[in-house]
Amino acid sequence: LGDARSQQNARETATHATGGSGHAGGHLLIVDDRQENLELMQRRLIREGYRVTVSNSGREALDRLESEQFDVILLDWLMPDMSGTEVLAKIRSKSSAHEQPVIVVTARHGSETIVDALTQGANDYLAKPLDFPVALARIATQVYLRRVTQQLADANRQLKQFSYIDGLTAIANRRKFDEYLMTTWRRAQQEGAPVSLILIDVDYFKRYNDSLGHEAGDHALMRVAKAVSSSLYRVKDLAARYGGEEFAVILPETELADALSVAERVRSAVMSLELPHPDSTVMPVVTASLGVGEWRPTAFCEPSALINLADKGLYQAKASGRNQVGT
Ligand code: GH3
Ligand code: MG
Ligand code: MG
Ligand code: MG
Repeated sequence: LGDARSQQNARETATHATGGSGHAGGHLLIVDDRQENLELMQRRLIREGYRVTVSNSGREALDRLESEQFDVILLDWLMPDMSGTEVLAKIRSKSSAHEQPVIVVTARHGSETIVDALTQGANDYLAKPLDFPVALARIATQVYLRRVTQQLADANRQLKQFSYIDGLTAIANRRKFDEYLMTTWRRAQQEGAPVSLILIDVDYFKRYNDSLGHEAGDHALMRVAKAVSSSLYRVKDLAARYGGEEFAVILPETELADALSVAERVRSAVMSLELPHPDSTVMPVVTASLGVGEWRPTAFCEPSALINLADKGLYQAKASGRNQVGT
């Protein structure tokens, strides 16, 4: 049964590899010191639907790799100026077997050569003279594996992006905030630059929920998040949902005076949403209180120093009547 299963898998892989149409397509680089080998392989592979580039030396192949990408490299092992071993070592110093498949092509049939090639990072090998159908199948497999690897890497990148986004408001979440603050902090420590932080807390939001319902509350938070992020003009500034009805803005390389004017812009933007808040004692619309802090981090101080400072400012703003910026 196990054997039938693996045959089934092999068939599926083969079907994927050839795209069901007899060839996988893709861009190949053939490296061989003999012109007649290059021409023969190029002609046959083009006929199978591949894009084929050829190089008659390892040096030239490496030059090409600086600017071009290939799905698979077919690398002659025995070449006069630079051997396959050297070329492979150079390729592997930059990209792994997953990123850049290499099939070594060698006239030496001894197991020693094959073992050498594989341990030095070749994905597979082919013996000269080429058994063309076998060569095709092995090339197709490498093209397929590289595509799958790329798709996985893309999916991973996307997942990572999602893991940084707040589900309700679609702005950065707390995880992103923590990471970005740390990155900003470390850079500021090296450069002796100031970092500013704004903490934003929606006023009397419990009452908002109580009088208009949780769903309306969610909607208001989305609008507030948009107002906060729209108040930032620089790419390096980050607006995040800090938690509940609290937001935060990280302003790298920013002094207090400039941070205060950003905070004022945010305060004004939230108020200007004019979201009716029947139960607020500040004014009849949703408002927010903000705390601002600025810090020039030295070697041993941590971002919590800045957070505490902004938090004190926020407390001030709340205590002084809300809908204002405190320091
Ligand atoms: P203050 O002006 O002192 O900040 O008063 P407040 O009511 O805003 O502060 P408090 O911390 O007492 O209440 C925060 C409220 O925010 C309580 C909670 O139900 C609400 N809240 C937090 N997260 C969400 C959310 O995701 N959706 C909704 N609808 N409400 C939320
Ligand atoms: Mg050769
Ligand atoms: Mg709060
Ligand atoms: Mg609040």
